[in-house]
Amino acid sequence: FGIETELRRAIETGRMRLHYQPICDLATGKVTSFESLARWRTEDGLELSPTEFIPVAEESGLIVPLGRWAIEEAAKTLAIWDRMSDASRDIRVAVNLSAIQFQRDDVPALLREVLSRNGIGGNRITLELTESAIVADPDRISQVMQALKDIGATLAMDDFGTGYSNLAYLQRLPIDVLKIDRSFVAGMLADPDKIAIVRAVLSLAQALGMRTTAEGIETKELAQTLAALGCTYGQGFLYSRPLPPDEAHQFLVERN
Ligand code: G
Ligand code: G
Ligand code: MN
Ligand code: NA
Repeated sequence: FGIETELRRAIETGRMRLHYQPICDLATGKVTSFESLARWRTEDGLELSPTEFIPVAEESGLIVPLGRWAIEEAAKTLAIWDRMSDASRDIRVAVNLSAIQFQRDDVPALLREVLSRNGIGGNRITLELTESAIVADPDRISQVMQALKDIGATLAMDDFGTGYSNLAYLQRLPIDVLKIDRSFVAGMLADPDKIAIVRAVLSLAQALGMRTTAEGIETKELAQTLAALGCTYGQGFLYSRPLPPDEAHQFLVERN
């Protein structure tokens, strides 16, 4: 029970932060967006990873206020970056939302309200969802996704290939980007099976008119190979680790 109380307090007192990891166009190397990743700095000075506290947040229901907070924080940060320079004008920020958020919350209404209050266009936001959001309630998620598209948001399927892939939904739902999980990308140059999987996902995405992001790119050689295979975007330590908002803005100014 203790960790729930602490998690709630962390959100309220600013101990929860978003860091931002650049996602680059593999053809040009330019930053096109940032994925926001939650970081919890506890009072004892520890930095907890989302893999440690998201499951607790999901079980306790605190994932709903956490998701609301993340959307608000992403929009505020975009507004700050837009005031700092012109570099962020066409840049999107991606927010990870748990399947539970889509079941329990009116995400389109929330997003519309937060964006308008912060003066940010819907085309500046990407929502990353996982296959579990679709499995939970395909009919509802279909309507929600269409409403999000109407706002102008980009929709990305996170961790693609690691969940219960039902290929029928891929063509029915308005998914813009498939994110190829790091477990297939990292190490693929030394593993023919991984290359085969990545190729298959890329050709599936192409056939369905979707763009692709490869996660976990740590070397130039990997970026070049993925570009040659037709992958659209790349994300990983080659470009940058996730950065606090000011450093992310600086990265953008220097790189683009
Ligand atoms: O930051 P890190 O790479 O450790 O993230 C681990 C996982 O936690 C990633 O899969 C990411 O999608 C997820 N995650 C990060 N931030 C958030 C968040 O704000 N909300 C949700 N639901 N998941 C997040
Ligand atoms: O897929 P998810 O949204 O869960 O992925 C984000 C997580 O992956 C974050 O925890 C981030 O720190 C981590 N990450 C991002 N890029 C790389 C990388 O190039 N290599 C490794 N090992 N981890 C990465
Ligand atoms: Mn993600
Ligand atoms: Na992922």
